[in-house]
Amino acid sequence: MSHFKEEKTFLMIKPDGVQKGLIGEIIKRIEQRDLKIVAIEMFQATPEQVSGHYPKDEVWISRLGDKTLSTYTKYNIDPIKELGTGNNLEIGKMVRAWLIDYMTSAPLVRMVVQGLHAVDMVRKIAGPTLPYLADMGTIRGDFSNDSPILGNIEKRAVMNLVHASETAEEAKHEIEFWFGQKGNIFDYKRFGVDR
Ligand code: IDP
Ligand code: MG
Repeated sequence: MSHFKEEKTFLMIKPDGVQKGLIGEIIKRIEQRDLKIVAIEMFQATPEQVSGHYPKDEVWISRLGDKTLSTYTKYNIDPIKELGTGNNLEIGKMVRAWLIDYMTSAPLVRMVVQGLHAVDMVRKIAGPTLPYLADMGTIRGDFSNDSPILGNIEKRAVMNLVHASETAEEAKHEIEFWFGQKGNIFDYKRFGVDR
């Protein structure tokens, strides 16, 4: 049943993770959970690449808008006054544009991580999207503090150190997107994990 150990996910250290000097810490947290890095590279993303990375379908964009709206509701802030609209799709489109600015503001580190339940494990290690709600012990909870309340006022994405695929389908798309043509995914044995 070794194929269960071959589950792969995509992890990217975002500009704030690189600029806070957290590359080593993030890699350490992945490796110490018996997960294996099978591809890794630092690079500067173009706006076109970042746009290709994030889904373009209206369901995903509306969900992004819903996340922002839920924070506005929680803190009793009027989205129409702040952003000029209360529509989840419109707000989602704004956040998507801010994400492109954020992700191109400094180099990124892209990785493919392999291991048992790699997708869920890396999401667990990263923590939930919003740093102010992320538990201690997660990357986002331990090293960042940000919220849409501030991000939206400053017209920028929430800064949360890492991107990690949410599902197996997202992982497949993202690995192909960022590493597909290059084919530089490695195969090696981790002591204590693979034997
Ligand atoms: P994820 O990174 O935890 O998978 P997604 O919902 O896929 O979260 O959102 C993608 C990214 O968009 C987040 O990591 C964050 O940087 C940014 N983001 C999410 N919600 C908001 C928001 O309400 N305002 C600004 N940026 C947001
Ligand atoms: Mg996501």
